Amino acid sequence: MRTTQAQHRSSWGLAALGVFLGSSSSALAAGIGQPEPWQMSRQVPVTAEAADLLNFEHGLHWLAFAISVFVLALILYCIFKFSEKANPTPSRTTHNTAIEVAWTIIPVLILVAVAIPSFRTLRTQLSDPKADVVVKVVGHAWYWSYVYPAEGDKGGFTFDANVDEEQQPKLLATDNDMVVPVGKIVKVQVTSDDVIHSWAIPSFGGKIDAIPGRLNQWWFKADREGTYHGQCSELCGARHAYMPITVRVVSEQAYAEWLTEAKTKYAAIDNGARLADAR
Ligand SMILES: [Cu+2]
Repeated sequence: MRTTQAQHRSSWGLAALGVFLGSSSSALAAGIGQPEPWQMSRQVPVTAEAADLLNFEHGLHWLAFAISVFVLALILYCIFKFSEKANPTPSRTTHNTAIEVAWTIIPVLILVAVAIPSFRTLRTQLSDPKADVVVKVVGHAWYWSYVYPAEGDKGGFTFDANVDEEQQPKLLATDNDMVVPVGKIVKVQVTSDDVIHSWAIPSFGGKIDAIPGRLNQWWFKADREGTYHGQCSELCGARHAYMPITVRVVSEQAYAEWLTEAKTKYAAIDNGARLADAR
């Protein structure tokens, strides 16, 4: 009877584990450009830098796991090997040069091994490649505005992106989206109009502070078309949670079409003469 119950319990345990692993892996697959309920990992990376960060994080987790297992094994070894019963006469040793050198040098080597990929990723993020598209992003309490500078007959317009609470994903959608072409280096110059905000898109593996009076810069190259959501990531006031970021990555042709449409659309909104005519 006991065995049956135990078997029963263990099969339930296995089933639960299966459901957990299944759901976390499906969440991982579904979390493209937005978070998913119960998602355990990062959102699917769509830039090489975001993929680097994910790999780095996985490496760190395994390293931390190995260190934890090693420390646990040491503790257990000490508990059993040096208990009062097993070792009634304790050693009076206070120094051991070899061990002291080892426990200083080995952690230093581990930190150096962690620092190398970390600094490499940071160097890529802070590099300044030639941009195909430049967009100025301005944080306001509590919305973002995007400035597409004029280049020949293209660009030269500004628009605001406010939260659209009717749209899904909830509190992540905006009324106007930032649009960029796929496979191109997009440079964002980020600043703020009032308090410190932070422009962040998890799928692109990046986050940069929007600071009044300062122009910060960051770049990304999205490898895959789609809609990617982010949020202001610096606590900035009452409606901090209501200033999402939506970036649509589209083909080069769709981007060119959008530029033309957007120029007319946003010019029409801002055009004072038109309002005067309408009166
Ligand atoms: Cu903010």
